[in-house]
Amino acid sequence: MKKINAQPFEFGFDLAHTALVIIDMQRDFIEPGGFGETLGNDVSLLEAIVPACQAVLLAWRQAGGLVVHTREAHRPDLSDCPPAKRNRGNPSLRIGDAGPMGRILVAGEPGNQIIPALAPVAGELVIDKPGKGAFYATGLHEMLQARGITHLVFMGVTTEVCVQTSMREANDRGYDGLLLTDCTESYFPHFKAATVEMIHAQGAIVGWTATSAHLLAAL
Ligand code: C5J
Repeated sequence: MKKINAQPFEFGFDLAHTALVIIDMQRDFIEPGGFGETLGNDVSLLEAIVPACQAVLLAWRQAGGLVVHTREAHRPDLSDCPPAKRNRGNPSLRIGDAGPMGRILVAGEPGNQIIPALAPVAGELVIDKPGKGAFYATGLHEMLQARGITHLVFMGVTTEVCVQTSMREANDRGYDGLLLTDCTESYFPHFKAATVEMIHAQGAIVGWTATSAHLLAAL
């Protein structure tokens, strides 16, 4: 059992029963010229966490832990994209439209891929998710159960949308979850700060938070 200094109290985990879950580190959200930037967001905020995420991923692989990557991705025929999601806010660019890096949020398109610095390797799980949460309509829970996973360490983007939703889904399914605060980011820094605080509030009501330095020390 490894123990790390976390908020609101120590987070203990056994590597054999813990997965590193990397949420949506996709080119369209992170890279200049992608979908995220066309929406008017400053993607440099998200790009800045890549080195810390890479350090954790390499250490986790070296330690032999399970890695799960997620992508927010829809089928090319959009049969898994509810009209409410596609049309919300009447955007100028909708899911499935041609964007700067291929069709927006469509599986297989260049912008939908995970950034090269964090690209999955053989043996790692890659989950295409049609929702914000990693558990909705993906079979992830069953895959984790089959591998005896009870604890999850989260990184990725964006903190208050897909990361927080996935942590809440995990919490409701009985997992203990830890968010690495320097390995997650939002286009809106105050949303990140509020999310980190609400996750570990009330005695870890959703889960724990810690910096990657504490995890790396434990590994
Ligand atoms: C994610 C989003 N990955 N913000 N998506 O958080 O729409």
